[in-house]
Amino acid sequence: MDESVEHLRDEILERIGRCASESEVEQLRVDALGRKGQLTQLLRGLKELPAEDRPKVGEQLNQFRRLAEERIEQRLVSLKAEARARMLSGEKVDITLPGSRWERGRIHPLTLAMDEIIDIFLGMGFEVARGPDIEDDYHNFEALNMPKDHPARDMQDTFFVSQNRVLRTHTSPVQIRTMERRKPPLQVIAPGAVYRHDDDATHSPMFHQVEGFMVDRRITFADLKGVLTHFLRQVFREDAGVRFRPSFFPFTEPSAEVDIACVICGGKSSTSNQSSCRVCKGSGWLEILGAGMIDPEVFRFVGYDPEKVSGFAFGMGVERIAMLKFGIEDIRMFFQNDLRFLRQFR
Ligand code: 2NL
Repeated sequence: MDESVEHLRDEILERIGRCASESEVEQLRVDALGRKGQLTQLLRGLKELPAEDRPKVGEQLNQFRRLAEERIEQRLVSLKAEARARMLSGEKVDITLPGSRWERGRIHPLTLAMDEIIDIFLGMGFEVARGPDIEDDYHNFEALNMPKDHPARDMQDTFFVSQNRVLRTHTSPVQIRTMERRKPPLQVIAPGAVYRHDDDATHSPMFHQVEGFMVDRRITFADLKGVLTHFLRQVFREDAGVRFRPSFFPFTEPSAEVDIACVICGGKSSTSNQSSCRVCKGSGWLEILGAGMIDPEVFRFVGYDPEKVSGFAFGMGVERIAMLKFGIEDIRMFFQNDLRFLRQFR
């Protein structure tokens, strides 16, 4: 009996040492110490022994049970420690590795152009006004002296939200609202998105305008020419050629279209018909602005006395200016959000 106890003890202790996982240890605990385990079998065998041997062997077996339990607990503790060490080393972070960089965003070319335009007018003492993208017929058309049958009011050009509401087709209504609320002298620009039913390489159904006006006593066409010439020479070049051509708008009289000498060929394409400039189509000039003296009818609509005040107004397309400044040939590039395009501007 002594020998079989020793033999079993050695075998079990050795198996505990070999256990590679907590579940193997648990299985061993059942095999060795459980209700049908090897040690339990031996304890049951005690009653077969002569009475005088029982206390000694019983004591040996109990000692063995305590030892086995102790070793099992130790083994579990060390297996847990090993598992934790393995997990920690697997999760180890090398804090000397370089971090992953965030790419810094760029400012959209239209925002660059818009900000530059606004800054130039702020420099001349203009203030910025904003207004709703959805306008009523009165502010978008009627107060601008655009009669019901005017071609610019055609279904072809205007997006209707309802009978009386449209997506604004220009930012003029912002200026009308400013004049309704305030008295001259005023120098205001109205930048923002506008909408027209149009879609090709040079027209987008949503685009941006900056309109502006100046109203006071005795504002003349000379003021218009001075402000707009200064503006154009700031956005393009100090020595840019500028010309004013007679034109027509329902809300200004007289009206003009303002051109700059072609930024690509410098106006030379008009004098040499050898090769026609791609941008100005050989004319040597680029149309940039529409402008004029505010029509007396418009002043009456906003409650100003056209005998007492005068003023000029102008409007420009921001996409067109950005296309000329950056050499962009298709307006749709602005709205496709292709990063290869957007990354190029500063
Ligand atoms: C263009 C032409 C223009 C105006 C806009 C205006 C606004 C009021 C009164 C009178 Cl409230 N005029 N705006 C005047 C002349 C031309 O824009 O070609 N825009 C892209």
